[in-house]
Amino acid sequence: MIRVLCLTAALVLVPAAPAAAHNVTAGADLRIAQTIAGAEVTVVVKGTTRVPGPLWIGVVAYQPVSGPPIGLEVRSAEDGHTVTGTVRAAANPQYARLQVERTGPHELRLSAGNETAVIPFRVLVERESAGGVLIYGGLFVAALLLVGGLLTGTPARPGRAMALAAGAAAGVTVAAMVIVFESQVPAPAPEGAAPTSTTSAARGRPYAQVRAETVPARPEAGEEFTLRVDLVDGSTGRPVDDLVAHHEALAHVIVTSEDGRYFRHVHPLRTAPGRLEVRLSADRPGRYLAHAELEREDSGGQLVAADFTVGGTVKASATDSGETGAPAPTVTPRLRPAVPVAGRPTTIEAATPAGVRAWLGMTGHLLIRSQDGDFFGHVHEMGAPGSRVRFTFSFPEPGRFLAWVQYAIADRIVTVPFTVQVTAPETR
Ligand SMILES: [Cu+2]
Repeated sequence: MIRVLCLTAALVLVPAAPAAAHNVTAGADLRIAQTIAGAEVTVVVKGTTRVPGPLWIGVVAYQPVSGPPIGLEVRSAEDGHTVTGTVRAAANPQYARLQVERTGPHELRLSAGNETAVIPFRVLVERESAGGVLIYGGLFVAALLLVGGLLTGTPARPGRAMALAAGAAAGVTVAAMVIVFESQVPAPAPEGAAPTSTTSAARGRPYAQVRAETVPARPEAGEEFTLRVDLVDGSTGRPVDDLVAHHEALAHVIVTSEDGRYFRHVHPLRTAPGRLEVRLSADRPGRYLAHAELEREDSGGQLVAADFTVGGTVKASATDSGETGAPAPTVTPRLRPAVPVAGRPTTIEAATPAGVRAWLGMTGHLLIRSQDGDFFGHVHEMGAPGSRVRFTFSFPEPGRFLAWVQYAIADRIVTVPFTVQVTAPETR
């Protein structure tokens, strides 16, 4: 009986991973994709079980990252204590060990080339729950009374035996009650957690108001520029600084030229509260579209769109839509039905080489844009990597759509562009 109770207690006490995204706990790594120094990387902060204690930070590269190692700086927002280190981005990175002294809010500064991202996060350490104390305490008292009773020969004295048995039963009862009811009691907040604001959680926060611009205002083809996204809370006028990492990024930004021949799927750096920036270089003049997927805490996901114009003339390299400038594979994905019907599911399947690895938490990504850019869709292959990626997508309306399949292999992200003509359903 006691063994069953202990086992149950152990199961009840397994800490659930917290839902909030910028937290570092023993239970969950913090993973944030970043486009930095011209490459796609994912920063991984592994959890710590105690403070003071080590925080392990690695940078997973999905493309070759040249130059010196990436600079790391972790600073406590509460006492300013700062530790620094460096790490090399690699497909299977070595992790740098940075010592943190306390729980609570911290900032990770990531520097590569002349770019710096500032990622706020919280170091959390699980607290023993009050229920756990009661369960183990109850069982301990019961065991103590029983063993003590046996050793002191109490069974020979009925009155004392009764008292001991009652005490032991009470201990077991307390433990059992806690086991039964603990699941209905919220787990204690881990040490270092943000104070809970019940009002915003209950009512939700407004969607972020988004303003996008390029720096310089009118970039030239072939020259580097910054795409800057400023997020403001309309109800307070203050910067929105509570983005939740979804699909392993603070924001997914897809930049396409109007003709669809230029395509980048990037993950901007948080450079200041409410500000996201990514460096890009467009290879042809014309109008460009930027679609951003982001999620505010207590608010849900948002898809926002912006456009900008690039001047100058077509550059020699303007022949592909790949992430790295490598020629795009020529194998066109297979569609079933071959001519999709608006509003009905279409299966889209692309053969993949060996060695596909998950990127942004998924085996494959399918991104779809309508010709005019008014519609943007994004679905995933969620199965394990194999010889193909397969998606189901329902096109919203008839017409021509631009599509890209993306997946990661050992040293690069493969982008397969194709177009789809969608017909109207037969009306009878
Ligand atoms: Cu993304």
